[in-house]
Amino acid sequence: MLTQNQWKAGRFELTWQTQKPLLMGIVNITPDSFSDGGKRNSTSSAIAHAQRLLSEGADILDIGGESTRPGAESVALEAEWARLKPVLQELVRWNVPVSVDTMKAEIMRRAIELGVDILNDVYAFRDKDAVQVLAESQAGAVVMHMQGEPRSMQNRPEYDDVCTEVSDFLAARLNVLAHAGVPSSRVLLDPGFGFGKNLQHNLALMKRTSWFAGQASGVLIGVSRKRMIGELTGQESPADRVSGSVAAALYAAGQGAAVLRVHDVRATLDALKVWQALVD
Ligand code: HH2
Repeated sequence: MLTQNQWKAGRFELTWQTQKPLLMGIVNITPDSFSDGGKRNSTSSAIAHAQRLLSEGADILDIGGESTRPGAESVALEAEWARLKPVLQELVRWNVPVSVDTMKAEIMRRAIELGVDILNDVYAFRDKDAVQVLAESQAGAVVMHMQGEPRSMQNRPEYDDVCTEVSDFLAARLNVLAHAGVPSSRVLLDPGFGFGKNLQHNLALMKRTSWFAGQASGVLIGVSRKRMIGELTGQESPADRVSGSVAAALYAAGQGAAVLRVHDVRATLDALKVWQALVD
């Protein structure tokens, strides 16, 4: 029997404990990612990076072949797949949960065929074909809120009440997935930090993490190296936002997050270990 602290994801039943979230390590195979763009745009360096994140203690690997940073142009299907395929092929042999970060149903279908465990869709499975691919698989899903689309989402995000609107949207998506046969035990929700949100929106949502966590099987928090961390710390370069990101990760852990999506696995895990020893 699945409890609230389990996430059914492909070959795995992932469990987390209160204040002990799982760490999802980010591997971007994109020339234009905001945080590590251009450094890892080849198969072998992406695989090497994935290996490093695992050795640092990542519980899940999230592989992306299309940048979703504000202003990013979309990538054609075959170009995205050419980046992802050789990396996914290797990683699914490692006995670690592998997630693919894509908005395209066809990429999802191919990734599932290769044996990927998790579909991470920043578009929240609003494409009917994506719902179908998910429903016909045993994959876990991350359903994220985004206002607008990456190219224009940061132009002027507006909400009457950001927490209610994001929560209502996510609840509606959960409902659609349930009707398609995807139980909530396979789904994590994600407020989508920086996806059509300004700093005040992001902070309001972050402060409601525990409330989001109570709404579904669990909540994933992805703020690593993002602009909101830069705005709070004054750090322009994403590489200089590690300490700020770690602080946010500890806060999210304290609020009951199930999964933290991070670039800096070692720094996050070290901080979590110290903090957990003190709050236990
Ligand atoms: N953020 C990014 C990409 N994918 N997926 C989820 N579920 N939640 C997020 O917050 C999220 C995400 C953007 O960050 P990153 O992957 O570092 O950058 P880029 O999209 O430029 O590759």
